[in-house]
Amino acid sequence: MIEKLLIANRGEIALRILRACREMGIKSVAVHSTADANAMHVRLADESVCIGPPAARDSYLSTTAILSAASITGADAIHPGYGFLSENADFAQMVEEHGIAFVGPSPDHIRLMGDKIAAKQAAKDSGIPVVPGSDGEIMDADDAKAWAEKIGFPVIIKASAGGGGRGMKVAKNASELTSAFEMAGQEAEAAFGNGAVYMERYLDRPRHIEVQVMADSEGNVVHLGERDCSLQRRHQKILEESPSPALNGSERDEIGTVVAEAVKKLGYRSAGTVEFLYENGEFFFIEMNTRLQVEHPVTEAVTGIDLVREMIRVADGRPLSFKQEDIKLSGHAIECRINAEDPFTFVPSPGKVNEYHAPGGLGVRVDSGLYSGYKVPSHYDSMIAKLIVHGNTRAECLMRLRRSLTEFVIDGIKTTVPLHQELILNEDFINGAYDIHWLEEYLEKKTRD
Ligand code: MV4
Repeated sequence: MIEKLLIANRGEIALRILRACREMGIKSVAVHSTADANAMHVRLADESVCIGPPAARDSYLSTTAILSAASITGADAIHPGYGFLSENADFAQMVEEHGIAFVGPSPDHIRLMGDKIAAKQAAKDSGIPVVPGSDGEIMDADDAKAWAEKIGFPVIIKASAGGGGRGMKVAKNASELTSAFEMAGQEAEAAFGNGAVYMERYLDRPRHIEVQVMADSEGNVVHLGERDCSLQRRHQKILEESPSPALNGSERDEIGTVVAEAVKKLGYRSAGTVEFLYENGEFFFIEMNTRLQVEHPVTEAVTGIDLVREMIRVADGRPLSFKQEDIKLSGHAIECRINAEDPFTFVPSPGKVNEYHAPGGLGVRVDSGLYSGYKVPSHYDSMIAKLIVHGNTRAECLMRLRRSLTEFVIDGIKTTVPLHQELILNEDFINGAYDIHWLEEYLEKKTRD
């Protein structure tokens, strides 16, 4: 039985995990850097341990500091949240070797999905549709040429150790190919210490649609619908919604079933997200994320299921508390990521929050560690709050979102609230007519005007 859980993270997600622990009667241990001594997750946790200086490398990324904190406090489980050590297979393995439950998938599954070439092959072998591309690694420029001719231009070269948009190069034609291949390999070697690259057909204007799954260690797997995360800037998601405005019910059921069956074949455990590009009615697998994601609350809003609670249950060897037929997708949810940044230049804006007031009311959820007087440190990611709004229809959700964004007060620093206020009034957004390039084009047009 998990009795005490250490939260190896900070900010809103540390609070999110802490809340699940409290509801489950599990004692919580917060860890924090010296920069986060006054953070809300530290204040609310049952115990806290300072694990090092502000730099994440020496605190939230320090496996030894975190394992020491777990051992000192007698924690019997660790939840890594997202980012930091959440997809570090060696960390998950060390946690297990210390006899501590890792609240996530097995180290082997994290390792598999971290190798994007192996992940794509595993997805394909399990029945998931993938982007047409090279059969594994591209070994040299001749190999690249042969595959590009077979696939057809434009093509994209991706780093096997990359993911999330890091280490990609597009080649529109044969003359761009060799340099794209060489640059991708060099950049991958420099960034990840692994120069392996692969090739795919480049999809021009897809949407980013991801399927949430949840699995226990007895082989029960369910899918929990999808999230449309196409609104991104420089591979940072800005707003996510569920269901996707692009899918109909039968497309949703079909991809969900395919994904759940594949995840079952893989013997996967815990929460996971299978990412697709969606274009002209077709799904193409790109990656699988083996962590709890930032945008998980939109799925919680439309399913009514507490994903963190289920993750903890499953890590404790218990079965999922629901079956596929129990899951009813209800209404529509949208999450706005609120960052401490200039809303249009995206320059970070850390500092003191003089006054804080979060919106509330029916269908409104705010996940944030902010409070009046809190000082947003400059050392970490700039996301400071998530506003998640649910409605019976997308129109009702948008109406509620407009109202909620008007209520939000975060005084003293710049935030992306004004960007969201503007976005949700845009005709294309209201019509759900956007793809992965829409937001960057929208912002570019604005700066030209
Ligand atoms: C692609 C693509 C087009 N074609 N793959 C970027 C993040 C990484 N997870 C995969 N990415 C892409 N892969 C093929 N074959 C375009 C992107 C891409 C993208 C994907 C999702 C959301 C935003 C994006 C922005 C630029 C490029």
